[in-house]
Amino acid sequence: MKIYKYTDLSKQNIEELCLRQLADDASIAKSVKAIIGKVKSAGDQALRDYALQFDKVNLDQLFLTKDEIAQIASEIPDDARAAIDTAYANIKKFHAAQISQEAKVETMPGVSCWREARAIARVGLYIPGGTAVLPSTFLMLGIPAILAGCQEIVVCSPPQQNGKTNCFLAYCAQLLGIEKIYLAGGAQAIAAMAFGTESVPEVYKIFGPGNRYVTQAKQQVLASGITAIDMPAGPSEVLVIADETASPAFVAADLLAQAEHGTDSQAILIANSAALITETLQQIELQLSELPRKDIAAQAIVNSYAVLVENMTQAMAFSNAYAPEHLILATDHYEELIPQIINAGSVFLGNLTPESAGDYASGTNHTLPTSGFAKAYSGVSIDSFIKKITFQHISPQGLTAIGPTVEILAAAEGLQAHKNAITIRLKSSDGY
Ligand code: HSO
Ligand code: ZN
Repeated sequence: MKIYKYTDLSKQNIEELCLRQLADDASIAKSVKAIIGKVKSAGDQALRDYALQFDKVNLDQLFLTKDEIAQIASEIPDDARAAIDTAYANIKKFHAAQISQEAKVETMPGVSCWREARAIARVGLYIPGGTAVLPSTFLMLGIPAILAGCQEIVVCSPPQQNGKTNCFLAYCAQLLGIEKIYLAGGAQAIAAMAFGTESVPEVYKIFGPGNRYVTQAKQQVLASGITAIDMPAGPSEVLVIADETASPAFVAADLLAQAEHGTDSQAILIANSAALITETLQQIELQLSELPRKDIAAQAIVNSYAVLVENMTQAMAFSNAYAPEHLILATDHYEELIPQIINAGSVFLGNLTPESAGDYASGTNHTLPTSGFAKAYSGVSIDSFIKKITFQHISPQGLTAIGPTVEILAAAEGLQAHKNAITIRLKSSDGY
């Protein structure tokens, strides 16, 4: 991990440090385009062929039924079932509080305007499977989709070697009341949800993380203009701001939790003391050797860096420029920093609040903007699964009040028919 001193960094140096490594995607883009083309033309057969080619599974049936899901879910160990139940309850409680109805506004006497939310009718959830099975992602996407009221929730997850899904995902499906899991992974799953196949229904918006093929496929279906996606996705990242109240062992654990996601993950440390950086690096060495995914985490740590700052103002300036997916304030003095946070996906306050609490169970969503997109995007929430429709109603009194304004503006734009739509009503005695 490289160490920089904030005061030695030029504006350009900071910009460079905040740039995420963007891999060359030309060859991935080409293969994804071919996969999407094949799914569009061959439908279910393409999904079967890709399952054989990529997942090494011969699928007679492209989805698991409610009974099969129940059977697989019954194999879940009791402690895992209880943990999923707790996470489910917390995530549901947090997201349920996001549902709200806006007030009607009378902009002029007799002119009322308001917005009402409607769920996106058909959504697709991609749940990674294979080696990195993420039941937590199933909860993070499924709970807001159900609370929002989405009528059709299509779930795709790559098949395991046995042509099924694992007991954790099956149990999540049961909890969520999702009755089918389509056994499709990668770009082909995204294509199936975007364009539909004989078995997989077409959806209007696709959610979920995945490898570079999945991400590329989401971008391509978005560009094709028919399917929305949750957000642009890149490798996961954390930025930890630590001061003298922080524990180097805790900070190291948080950086490693991020690093074990993938070799391209970024784990950034910002600290106001050189000793704290040194001690944290020592802790990383110690803890790393014990991790089953040490090779992945070690590589991510090599690609990451620390910045030594003189004060928290510098720390916050760097963090806002970086716009981290996850921001951990490893300090007892986090309260005073909150107003200074401008760009971040999700924030973890104090020395006892690890990111992994939010990854799994505290209640907040873990599908968050990466790669600097936190400057303009929010994480997944109920809002991601709804759209808002505006309504208005004009009474006779309202027509008299607003009519002349619209007539004058329509005339100014040279749009006579617009003006007439008011004038004809003002002149009519009907309804008055
Ligand atoms: N940190 C990941 C989410 C996750 N972590 C799932 C563990 N499982 C992206 O926010
Ligand atoms: Zn994580």
